[in-house]
Amino acid sequence: MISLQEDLKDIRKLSRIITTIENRQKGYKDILRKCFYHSGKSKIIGITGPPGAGKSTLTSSLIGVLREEGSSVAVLAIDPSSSFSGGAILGDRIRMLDYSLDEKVYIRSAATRGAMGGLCVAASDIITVLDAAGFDYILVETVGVGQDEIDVVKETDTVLLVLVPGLGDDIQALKAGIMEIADIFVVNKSDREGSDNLVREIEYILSLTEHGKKWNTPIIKTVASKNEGIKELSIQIKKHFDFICSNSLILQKRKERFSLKFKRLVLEGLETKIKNGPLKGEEEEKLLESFIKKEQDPYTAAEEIVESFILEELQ
Ligand SMILES: Nc1nc2c(ncn2[C@@H]2O[C@H](COP(=O)(O)OP(=O)(O)OP(=O)(O)O)[C@@H](O)[C@H]2O)c(=O)[nH]1
Ligand SMILES: [Mg+2]
Repeated sequence: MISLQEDLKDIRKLSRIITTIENRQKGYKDILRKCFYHSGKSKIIGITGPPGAGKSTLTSSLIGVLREEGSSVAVLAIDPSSSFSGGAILGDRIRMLDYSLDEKVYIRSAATRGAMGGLCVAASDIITVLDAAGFDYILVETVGVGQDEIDVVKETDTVLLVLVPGLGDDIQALKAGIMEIADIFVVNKSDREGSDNLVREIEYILSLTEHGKKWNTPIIKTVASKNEGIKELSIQIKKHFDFICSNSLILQKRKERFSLKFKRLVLEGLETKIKNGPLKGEEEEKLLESFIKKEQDPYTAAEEIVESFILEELQ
């Protein structure tokens, strides 16, 4: 482990290790097994919100404030599958270049995978590696407000939801699901008209749901492109972390994180087995023939296969 621990401190080696994890290359599980026992110390912050809200700009300013305090920071930017053109990603990289010479800052993008639950399996494992590498903060940027993003930010300690004035009716659509997972609201692009209206609208929505909650979800106005409001944001992030540590919430969050991770790993294992198993080549051909001839039905066959996998594991 000593050598792996040392490798994790070397940014170039860390990059190679993460690629191994991301692509599920030979030996990736052994690395993860070791990393797991050294993880659990980083503060993990999820940054989500609609496309173009300024998440990357905000992340970049936040790195600045956290570095001034002497903290080390890793960023995991999760690229949506739709942006294979690379425009947005390249844009992110350019802004993040400010930190390319800083050994205490590591920035990485992870591509969305098509496979069942694949995005989250890889993202969650990369977080484990970054955590074992000893970063004080891990900032996870996800684009969009869909179920995948919600799942990823569920794996974080503090969730920042970045909104901007001018969303109009969209905020109503956002209410379902995503509003509840925000620990801190960020009203970015506050240099634009309508930011106070947006703050009031969020306040109103919160007033409907916040009764009896111990954490008063703060709303922070920022102008990320001018580093305004970022210090206040970092103060609120720390307050939230202290809050979850002062009660059993952090344990609850970690349990939920492990529950999601564990289920996804089981699913991934089954998926791999199926890919290499009876749904391949000749075996699959036979199975399909038998459905066509009505010799058996696919419902029973699927059930039997799942059961046989489980039995095989138990033996
Ligand atoms: N006026 C103004 N523009 C901003 C502010 N913050 C970011 N921007 C600009 O908004 C644009 C989008 O910023 P990004 O940081 O790339 O936004 P993002 O949310 O990361 O975008 P995606 O990752 O593509 O979803 C850029 O042109 C920024 O310069 C702000 O506070 N005010
Ligand atoms: Mg971005």
